[in-house]
Amino acid sequence: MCKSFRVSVVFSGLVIVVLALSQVAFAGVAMQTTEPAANPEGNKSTSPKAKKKKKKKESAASIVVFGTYSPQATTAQPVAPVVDTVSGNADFVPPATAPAKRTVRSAKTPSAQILPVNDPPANVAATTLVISEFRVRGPNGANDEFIEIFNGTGADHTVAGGGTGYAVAASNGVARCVIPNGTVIPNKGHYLCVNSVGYSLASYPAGNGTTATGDATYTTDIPDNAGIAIFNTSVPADFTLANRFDAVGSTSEANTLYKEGTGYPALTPFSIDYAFYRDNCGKNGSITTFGPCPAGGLVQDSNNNAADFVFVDTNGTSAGAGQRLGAPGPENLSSPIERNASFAVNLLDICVAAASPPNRVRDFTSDPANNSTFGTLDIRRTVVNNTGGNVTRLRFRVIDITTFPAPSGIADLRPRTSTAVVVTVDRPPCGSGTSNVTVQGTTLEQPPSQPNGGGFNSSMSAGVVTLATPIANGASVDVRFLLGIQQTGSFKFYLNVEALP
Ligand SMILES: [Ca+2]
Ligand SMILES: [Ca+2]
Ligand SMILES: [Ca+2]
Repeated sequence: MCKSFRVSVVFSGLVIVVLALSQVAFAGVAMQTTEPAANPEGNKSTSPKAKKKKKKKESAASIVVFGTYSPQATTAQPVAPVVDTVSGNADFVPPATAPAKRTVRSAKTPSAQILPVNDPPANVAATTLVISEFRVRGPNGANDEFIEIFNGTGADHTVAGGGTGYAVAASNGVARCVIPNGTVIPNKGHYLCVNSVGYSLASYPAGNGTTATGDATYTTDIPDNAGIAIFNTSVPADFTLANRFDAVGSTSEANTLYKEGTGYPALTPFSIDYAFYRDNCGKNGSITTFGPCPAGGLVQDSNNNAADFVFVDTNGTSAGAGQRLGAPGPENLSSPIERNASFAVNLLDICVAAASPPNRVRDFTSDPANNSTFGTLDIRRTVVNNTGGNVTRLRFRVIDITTFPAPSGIADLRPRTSTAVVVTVDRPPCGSGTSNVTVQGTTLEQPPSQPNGGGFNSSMSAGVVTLATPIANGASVDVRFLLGIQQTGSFKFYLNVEALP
């Protein structure tokens, strides 16, 4: 019985290898998978009934690659995730063609059906300078604030505003920061404006040896739920719609100049480690929506704050704007930049199925102290530098994940720090002998302190890549992503690649 199952798995593995090869070469990094329940033998029930149906289940126990993403024709395309779905107790079978609304049907196990309940927001990539993340309160109180600006223009941008630069103002019409004329914000780079009275995330990692300190500072509190806008001028009299790049405010903000659409849901003002960040997956932060990220990793701006911003905090608090475990990730001029299109992310061992060791290892050892009550998932990939030059800093940002508070049937995953492990791989030519490789650990970047593990918008750094030990163009690094499991079920895990230079 066991034997016949293994044969089936091997066959499935061959299928995945073929499919994966057609996609992996163009991949950013993303994984969507379903995972068996805690029982290691999970789907291999020994009940007579199950035994009777065994043959059919085996043939269904395959690894399926969603067909939504096709290989890119050029390197200009954003993230093209590796997407793999493996059966545990259930098979999630994709439609034969790319789904219009990314519907994932559970054709074979209706009881475990997963269907996106919400239509994803309109997917519109930012094309100007936008406010990409912010908060107006934090653990350090009302002044624990930051406003992160993202350059979505598609090119490096030199600030050239009216007066002395671009103002970032709150809805009382008073500028908090001015980005000085002449400042160059790299393509997809950031500029960070912080309230120096209370900002508590200055130690969050940024570039090589640098942290997320403010590029500019201010000292005047922004009230809870007040709107913020960025203008192409520093002259207050010119803070008008015509001069506005972008805005974000809550439903309780009366001044429509300082929000887009009806605004994000107003928050109960808890002094927690929270942030609103711009969706770069395209599912509005949904924990239960499966399928590839429609936004492809790109920062979204549909000019509707409610659709574009995702609320996260490090405790999964319910504060009025959605509840999901995650972390603030303030980025400044020195921070790594999203470069999905310049990396290939391959299976650690392309001779083996994506869901099988050494590409994915399921450890059932309970470790509640490390947010791994039901063990861990360890996902290994080979990241290839195709940037054309040395890469001196490499990290990965979680843009989609199943995590707290996942409903029953959906896995609650907690990204955590891992260390290097030596792993035996086959690698091409497949079946002609094995070798050992070192798979580097990744570090869940803190602060913000993430005692519950990471979540949406958390970043995981490959600390082995440094100025002194860069990855040369064409070279690669083997990395692992360790995910604690607090609840078993179907899961997804999507990452953006961020790098320097
Ligand atoms: Ca405040
Ligand atoms: Ca906008
Ligand atoms: Ca950020």
